[in-house]
Amino acid sequence: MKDIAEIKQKVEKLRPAINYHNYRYYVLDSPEISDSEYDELVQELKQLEAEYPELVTPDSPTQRVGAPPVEAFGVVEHLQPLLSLANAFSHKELAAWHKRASNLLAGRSFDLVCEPKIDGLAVALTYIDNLLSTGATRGDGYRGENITHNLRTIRSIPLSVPKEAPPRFEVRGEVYLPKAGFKKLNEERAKERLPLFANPRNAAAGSVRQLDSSITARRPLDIFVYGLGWAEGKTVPDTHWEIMQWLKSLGFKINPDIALYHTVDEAGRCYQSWVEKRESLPYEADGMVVKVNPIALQRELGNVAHEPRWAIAYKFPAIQGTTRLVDIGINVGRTGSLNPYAILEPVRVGGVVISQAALHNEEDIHRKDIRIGDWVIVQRAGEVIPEIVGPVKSRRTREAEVFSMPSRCPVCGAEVIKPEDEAMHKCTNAACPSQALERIKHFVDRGAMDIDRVGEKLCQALFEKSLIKDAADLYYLTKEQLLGLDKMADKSASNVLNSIEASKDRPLARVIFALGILHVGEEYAELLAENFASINELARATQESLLSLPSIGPKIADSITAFFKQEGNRHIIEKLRKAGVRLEKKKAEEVKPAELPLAKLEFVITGKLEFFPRSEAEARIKTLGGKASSDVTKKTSYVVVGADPGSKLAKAQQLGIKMLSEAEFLHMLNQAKQ
Ligand code: 5U1
Repeated sequence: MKDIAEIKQKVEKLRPAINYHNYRYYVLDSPEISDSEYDELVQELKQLEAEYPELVTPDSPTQRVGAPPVEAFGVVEHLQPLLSLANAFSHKELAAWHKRASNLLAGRSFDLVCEPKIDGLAVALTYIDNLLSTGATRGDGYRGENITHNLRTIRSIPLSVPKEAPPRFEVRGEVYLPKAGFKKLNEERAKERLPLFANPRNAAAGSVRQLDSSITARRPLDIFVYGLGWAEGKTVPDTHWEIMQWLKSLGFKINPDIALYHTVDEAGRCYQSWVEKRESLPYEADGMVVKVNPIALQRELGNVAHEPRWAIAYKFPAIQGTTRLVDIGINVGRTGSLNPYAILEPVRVGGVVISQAALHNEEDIHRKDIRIGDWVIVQRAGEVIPEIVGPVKSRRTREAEVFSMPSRCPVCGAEVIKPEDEAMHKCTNAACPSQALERIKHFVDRGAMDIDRVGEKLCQALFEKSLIKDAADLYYLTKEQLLGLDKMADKSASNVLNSIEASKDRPLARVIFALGILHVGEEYAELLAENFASINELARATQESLLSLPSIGPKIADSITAFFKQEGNRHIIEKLRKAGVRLEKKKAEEVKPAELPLAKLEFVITGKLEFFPRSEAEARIKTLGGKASSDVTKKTSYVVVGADPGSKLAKAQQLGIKMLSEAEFLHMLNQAKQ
């Protein structure tokens, strides 16, 4: 056995090394080692800590992810309030603010620090004895939510600071999602058919306010620290500029665009340059913050109401223009959504000519009362596609036409449905060319048919060369066809074909999931596979038989029947059958219910769940062999308590039934699945 002192030494070498590479990667954006070398270091540390748990420390880089979910956010009282900022909308207003400050300071001159105002979520991070102790939201400025467990997952937030730091201090900053991360997150959500985030701010706020920190950990969040809240036990620099450089030296990420100026006119020129380059910044910013540099003068200026007199947000202009809405076009998205868009008389807005704009969905068009032929206000916000703010009603003519969605898909002519509780209309045809590629990618994906040698790029290449039009065509590819693709050698072509061949024997639940039926995720696919012996049987299922299954509501039943009604979908299934893909259950798949992990357990759910609809929670319980009931009795094993629980909570307390928070329940489901 190894000497513990030796292990400790190794661990103590690994930790600063990982922290250093974290800092290079997440703070400086300048990694020195490859991802796999980094993973190796982390793996080694994890292994040692697993073998010697007594060596785990709270600031170990392994302690960022997977902290146990909390029941609810606690409240944090801010030692010093987090103030908001007064706004300026013109240079004149900025100059007036500067003059007021100068007058209050009896004409003493001062430098100004300028930096972009990030559109994210303000947070306060408290460090005690060199460790991150609390991370909180701004809340009402005086009391925020304790989101330490989530903030710990953000790699650019140091979990510990060097010993030169004060023993107790608080830094403030803005947590945000970079534009690229926001785009990627929404693409992934679209793939999983989850609702999209409207903008990076909402996405960041939603991500840090999760009860389960592993969800936050999967979001590419970042932070820019913008100031020191308070510090005790050590003196700190006496200008804002120096404080920022000092925070940087302690490992905090500060905005690289921060700048120091002598005059308000210089600050104004800096603002102009950011207005021009705003769209090329990797994050959303809605203005420029200007601060008085000397801390002593900041103190003298003090606050008025909830705003400091020593700082101001000079907001970027909303980029708007007016033009005529010529028509409303429909774009069929990759998941079959019918996306309406505005066809505009070209107009120049903020230096860019716009001829199209997003219109979101039919409901939104009607809510804003936008009609074809109207004069409309068009707005550009950062990277986001231009959108229509609303009509100019005073300019409306009698010819203006109310819009309605087509009942047939403009691409393939198939029936269009508007699922209940959803904003978007959808094309029901899986073979619709607009959807085809995305569906093929879903089909080969790990959770579906798991055709590991056929990745997204290969799907795309095959599709573009018209070698496949749908997922079933994969099973008819020949080696010659594959060899005709760029960079495809004999060995790789054989591997691809073997991998496709191996997928012919996947369990029925995976095949159902792989078909990509709207609303049928992995859990529902498992439920359907439990209740139907084959795809054929499922295709013949009536609305009534589907509705008789626990947790299948009209929305899912409609979607399943509409899917199998489509000629295009039936054709794909037939091709799969002919290729030899197994479309029925194997004997071995029929697991005895008593062997399932939640067998004999009875659950009752009360209150609103945050992570999934109640129907899906019940489906998951059932899939894992448990029973979902609506009444709390002595036989109930667990009561899952969501937000605003009903009388079942009191009944459970009375009977002494064990209660689970939603996070604990999720944890139990995840454990059971493994
Ligand atoms: N960049 C930056 N954003 N921001 C927001 N600096 C900054 N400072 C703030 C706020 C609310 O407040 C201090 C001036 C108190």
